[in-house]
Order: sequence, then C-alpha cells, then structure tokens
Amino acid sequence: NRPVNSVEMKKEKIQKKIKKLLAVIYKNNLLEVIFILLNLINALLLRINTVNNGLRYSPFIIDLSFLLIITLLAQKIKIKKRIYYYMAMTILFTIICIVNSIYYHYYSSYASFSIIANISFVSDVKDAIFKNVLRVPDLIYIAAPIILYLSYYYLKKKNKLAKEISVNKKKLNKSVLITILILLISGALTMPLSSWNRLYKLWNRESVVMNYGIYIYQLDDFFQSLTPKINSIFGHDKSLKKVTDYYKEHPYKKTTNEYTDIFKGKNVIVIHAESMQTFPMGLKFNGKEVTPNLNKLAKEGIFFNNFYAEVGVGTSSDSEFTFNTSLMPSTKGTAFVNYFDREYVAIPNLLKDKGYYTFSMHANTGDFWNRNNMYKALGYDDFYSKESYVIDETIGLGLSDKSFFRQSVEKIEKIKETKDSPFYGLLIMLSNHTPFDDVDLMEEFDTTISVDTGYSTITRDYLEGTTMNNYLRSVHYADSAIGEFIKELNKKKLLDNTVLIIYGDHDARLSYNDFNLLYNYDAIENKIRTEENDKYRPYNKYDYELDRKVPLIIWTKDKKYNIEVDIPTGMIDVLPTIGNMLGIHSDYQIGHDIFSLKDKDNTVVFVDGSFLTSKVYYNAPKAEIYDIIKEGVGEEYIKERADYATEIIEVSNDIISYNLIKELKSGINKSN
Ligand code: GP9
Ligand code: MN
Repeated sequence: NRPVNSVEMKKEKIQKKIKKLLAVIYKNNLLEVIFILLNLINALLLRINTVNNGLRYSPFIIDLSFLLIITLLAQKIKIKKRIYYYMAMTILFTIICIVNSIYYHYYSSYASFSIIANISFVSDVKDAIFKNVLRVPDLIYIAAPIILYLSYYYLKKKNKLAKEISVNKKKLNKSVLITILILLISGALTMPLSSWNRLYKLWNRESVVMNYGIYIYQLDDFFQSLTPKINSIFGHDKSLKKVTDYYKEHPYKKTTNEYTDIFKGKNVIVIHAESMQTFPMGLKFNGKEVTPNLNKLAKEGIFFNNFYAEVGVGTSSDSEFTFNTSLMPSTKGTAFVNYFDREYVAIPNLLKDKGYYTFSMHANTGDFWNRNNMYKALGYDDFYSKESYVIDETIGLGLSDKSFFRQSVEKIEKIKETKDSPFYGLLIMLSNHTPFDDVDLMEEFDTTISVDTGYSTITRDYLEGTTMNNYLRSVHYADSAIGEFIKELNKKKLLDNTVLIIYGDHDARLSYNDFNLLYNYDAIENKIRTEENDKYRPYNKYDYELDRKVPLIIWTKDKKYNIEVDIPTGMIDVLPTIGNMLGIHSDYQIGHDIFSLKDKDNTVVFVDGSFLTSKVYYNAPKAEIYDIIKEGVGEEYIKERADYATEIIEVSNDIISYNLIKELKSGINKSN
C-alpha cells in the first residue's frame, strides 16, 4: 500500500517522527516520564480534592511545564544518581500535596510558609491533622514516591534504565525548552487577566491554585513569605532612628474639643462598605435617590464629604489596617498578608483594654486577606467568618449583604445578651464588589432618563452596557441592605447606646469615560456634551482622580451630632478623630483629629506619594499640581507637603517591616 498523494506522505512522515521521538524517550527518559506523570497526577488529585477543578486547562499545563523544568535541571546530575533527585523532589511535592490537602479541609485555603512559621499556629495544625487523620483522600498522594521507587527498581532489574544519553543533549534540552514555552503561552492564554495580579498579591490563594496549580502556588508563597524577612534584616537601625525621631517631633498630645469623650463606653458598630464611593450619594434617577439610606444617615450624623481611603495593593485589607491603626498601609507587600506577625496598636486593642468585647463579621472565608491571623494582632476577640453563616443567598463573591446583615443582627443580639461589656464590632460587606454584574440584584434600580422633547417623552437607557450602570444598581442594593440592617438593629433595641460608623473601603475603579457619560450626557441630543456646550460639566483627569472619594459617616440614633465636614480627610485620620470621641488614642497614630486641626488644612496622603489639601491636589508620579481653589500656591507649600507625604509613608513602612511598635513600646516602658 504505497501512499497515493502528498498529504498521506506527510502524515506518514509525521507518524515516523513521533515514533522515533517516542523511541528516543523510551530509551533515554523513562524515569523522567514516570516522574512527571506521577507528580502531575498528584497535583491533579489535589485540585480535585480541594477546589474541585480537575478539568481546568491552565493549572494542568503549568504543572506540566514546571515538572519539565525540574527534569531539565536534572540534566546536570549523573544519570545513575538522578533517581535520588527525582525521589527527593517527589517526596517534597507529595508532602506539599498532603499538607495542603489536610490544610484545605480545615481552613478552606492553602498552606503558607509564613503562616506555618508562626508558632501560635502549630497547635491548630496538630488539631487539623488529628481531626483529619483518617481521611483517605489526604493520604492518597503517598502512592507517587512509592510507585516511582518501584518503577525504578523494576526498570533497573529489566535493564531498561538509560545508561548514557544516546542523543544530542543540547538539541534535546532546546526542544524541551521550546515545548515548555509553547505550553506556558497556551496556558496563559486561557487564564483571566486578573489572575496575574493575584499571583503577585497572593491574597486569594484559591484562585492562584486554580489557575497556576499547587506547585507554582507553593513556590510563589515561599518567595513572598521570604520577602518581608529579607527586607527586615537590613537597615533596621537607621529605620529605628528615623521612626524614633519622627515621634519625638510629633508626639501624641491630647487636645480636647467639643467631641472629646462623647461616645465613651458606648457600643460601636462599624460597617465596612465594599467599594462604596461618595458620588452616588448625590445622584437621583427618575426622582429616586441611588442611596436613600446613606443620604439619610449622612444628614442625621457626622458626614465627611471629602474623605479618602488610602489603600495600596492590599485594597480592602489596607483600608481595615489604616482605619484601625492610623498608619499608612505597607508599600512593600501587604500589611495583612506579609506583616501579620507584628505588634500593632489598633482600635480593637485599645477598646479591649477598656473592657470592650471586640469582633469582626464577614461572610467570606477567614483566610481572605489573611484576616484569620491578622485579626489576632489587631485585637479582635472573635472573628465570625463564612463558617458562622448559612450561605442561603449568594451575590458575586458570596453570601448576599442582606442575608449577611440579617444573620449578623441575631449574632449581635446574642453578644449583647451574653457579654457583660460594651462591644466593638466590624461588619464587612461583600455584594458590592467588582465586577458588579450579578443579575439577581440588577433589576432593582432603574437608571434610565426620560425627557420631554415637546412632542413626546422619550426614555434613554444611556448607561446600558457600562460598568457604571451595574455599579449604580449594585450600590443601590448595598444601600438598601444597610437600610434593612439599621431597621433590624432598631427593632432589637441594638441602636440604643450605640455609635454607628460607616466607611467606603476604596473606590470601584470605574473608567473616566463612564463618569463623563454620567455627568455630561445630553438626553435630548442623545450624545455626550463637549466643552462648547453651555451645560458641559468640566471634568478633567484630576476631577476624575478626586472622584475616588468614599463616604465616612458617624451616626447615632438620637441624631445629636449632625454636621457635614468638608475638610480633606483620610482613612489615617479615623483613629485620632473617632478615638477622641471614644476616649482612646494610639501613641503611634500618624493621622489627625480633624476637629482639632488649627488651620483646617489637612493633608491626605496617597500611597504613591500624591496628596490632597483643601487647596491643591498633587500627583506625585507625574509631578503635576491641580490647583483646586485657583489662587495659586507657592512652591514651598507643595514641597513641604510632598516631603510630609514621603515621610509618613516611610515611617509607616519602617514600623511595619521592622516591627518597631514592639521596640518603641519596650523603650517607653524602660524610660518610665
Ligand atoms: C474579601 C473582600 C474583598 O473578603 O473583603 O476584598 P477586596 O477585593 O475589595 O480587596
Ligand atoms: Mn474592598
């Protein structure tokens, strides 16, 4: 049967080539193939056992590439000795799988070197192993090193192990490298863009394993756990001096104002409003407010209308960090993830010292942002995370805000009944989280505009298809969840003797074009207004950057304190300002009590060194000044504040990296 045309000839050629390649592999690399297969299966089993995504393409391909690289590294080792290397690697990978498998069933997340290195954790692990010891799926991975050794033994006996490589080594290595590259590119193409960011931030460990597989996750975790340790080896003395000098120059001085101690001894409920910005509070559609509940609270309480979250890559967690400690967030990693084993002075710690019961409630896994661990350092007595809630209605990332609040009220009621002390509780919302596109909550708010053209009324769904549209509906849902929560609290008499604090944790990363459409849409013409139009609302890139504002509201049921504060205020100012009301302070707070500012010209610092005052916004990376009051400010004004911005960023970084609060505290104790 001779081939009749060129296609078949080509086919036969390829078949021959594959056969030849297989023969070469069979002769030279049987051990490698078995090694790769076994560890690939283990990684797959682990994913089936944990995230249950055995069929996903990218982690499979990345595991394969990773294992190919491991075999490439073995090429430097003598053929006879390679089995030791492969055995050692297989045992290591098997341990990684077993530990993560056990860990996952206990904590719903993956193990981390930095967390395992933490002593207080060891007893938990013992607990985990004890509770899980009889689970067969956690031990199934052991088969890999056993099979590898048996195969080696068998191959050796049958004389099928390669004694000497029979092909051009360089050529082989090159083709393996090309294969790895192709595999990696094909894997990358199937991954969502956000997964790259997660690999770097490592705040959502589950998603990293889901996209990159267990081996890359553990490698990533290893280096990330090492970074803060390496950072804190060098430069300690210089930093200690800088920080000590800073506090000598800016010591905490008690000032009293009309708000001092007004809430002393009261219960505190803090709502962490996910991605809640300030601008929706000023919007109405068809006569209906987007955020009627927040608007009401703002009117009846103390409303900071020029308030900014000062987050870095740690987003939600940075907000919590800065709110509670009055330090800027870390710019070398994330305080919650990389520096949870440090000492901090935080609102929960301070109130605990005053006899409060402190807790946090959040219906996501406790491992997100490493809250499980960081909360111990911040001083929370208890953390009611996902396991404490019945997931009976989900939106976006997890339990819906309405259900979360419903269930939380019951818990707070119980706390009030059983604890003989005032309480401080943080409630972290979840539904209004990017990408804001959960269909269930979409139908609730109509964002169309109706205009009278003189002849008829036309309705324009002008925001249709934009993230802005989804965001506003999602915000409306979150607002109504807050409204329901307050109603329930009131019913259960939980608002008496209680202060409610609400903050937006960071902006929602909406686009400039979405804002411009929102502010400059001409419904009659059905287009966006330009500068030539009389009704054009000026909106430049700095107006856009300043639209990142988030609300901060302090409210009590008696509506005794109602005032709107337009002084630029940052998250860092929360502890000094609210602390003054609660009768607490931190010796290390860097922010200011807004009600004690002499010239009312506060400087809000952002993590990239940019800053805002009531006169200017300064964009540090671009070194551009946006003159808000259009009166012009001197160079000195900018320089002074730019230096201050750098200083407080550095001081905060040093405190966090070198665990300086611990040292400063013991210094103070010594001098006392
Ligand atoms: C996670 C939630 C969201 O539990 O707080 O975090 P974010 O993505 O906003 O940083
Ligand atoms: Mn957030």
